[in-house]
Amino acid sequence: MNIIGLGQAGCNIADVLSKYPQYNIFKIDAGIEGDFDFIGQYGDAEDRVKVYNIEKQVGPEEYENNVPSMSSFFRGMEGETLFITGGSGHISAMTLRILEQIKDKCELSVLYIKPDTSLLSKNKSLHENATFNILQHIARSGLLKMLYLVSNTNLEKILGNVPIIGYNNKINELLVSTIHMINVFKNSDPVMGKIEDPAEASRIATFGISDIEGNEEKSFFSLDRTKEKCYIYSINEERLKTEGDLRKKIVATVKAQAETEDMKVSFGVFPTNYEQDYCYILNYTSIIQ
Ligand SMILES: Nc1nc2c(ncn2[C@@H]2O[C@H](COP(=O)(O)OP(=O)(O)OP(=O)(O)O)[C@@H](O)[C@H]2O)c(=O)[nH]1
Ligand SMILES: [Mg+2]
Repeated sequence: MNIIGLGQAGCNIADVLSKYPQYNIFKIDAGIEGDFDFIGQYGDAEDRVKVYNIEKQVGPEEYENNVPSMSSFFRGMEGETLFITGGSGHISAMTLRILEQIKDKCELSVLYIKPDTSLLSKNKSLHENATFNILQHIARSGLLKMLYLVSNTNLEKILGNVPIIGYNNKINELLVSTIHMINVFKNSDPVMGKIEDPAEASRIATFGISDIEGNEEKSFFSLDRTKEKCYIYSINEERLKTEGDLRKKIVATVKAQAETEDMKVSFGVFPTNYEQDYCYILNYTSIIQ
């Protein structure tokens, strides 16, 4: 899978993903250092990372109007691609022009990091809002396979108190481990259930986590009117073999959701060697947020 990170947030998250060999990483930012080409596909993390250094501009309009042709940077790229950017950054104004350059080469999804908007200046806030709305419209138009929304405020709330130094690392770790595990399970066979694809119209999504009892779902974005949901259970294989009541617990959670909120629910149960069990959640909607 290809990961494209634009701006600091996008590049930081791409860096965390680079520790897994499943991803080819493309980082784009102003004043960034690194190789323009992959050194090798399967060596160390740095070998799977390539970097495009953009000339620094004074504001979003300038970034938007000075997007270079990046065909040699993206040469040979194909298949599933996740583009990641943080909304309020000036450089995020390059998003659409970059997406246009790659949309015909790959199956394109965007991960949009919604910053804490209460901390933004009026100008940054307007810029953030514009990017957020445009991305939702192009997702709904079918140009994107999926637009994943993630709010830094929600991630922070899930983690509890996050220290100032290492703040981004902490929230990025939670986000990346969730995305990565969901990717792994999407490519594995469940021992029970099936991860269903969402309806054509459901192109706005977010991730969530919960304990396996389904006591408290914690969502990475407070999605308005979730229409579809998929529970991905990551459960220790020994417990899957020995615990008689697991099946009942899972079925009860899934049924309760389906009945109370009138939404389409699917689930998959996956065996792991991890001691800790988790439930990862995908929430989908077709409604503009
Ligand atoms: N989750 C997460 N959010 C980040 C991270 N770094 C920055 N952000 C948020 O992303 C938003 C955009 O900021 P940056 O990513 O620094 O901006 P940029 O894309 O580099 O754009 P410029 O304004 O051109 O520097 C900010 O509101 C930050 O709160 C990160 O590592 N992780
Ligand atoms: Mg920056």
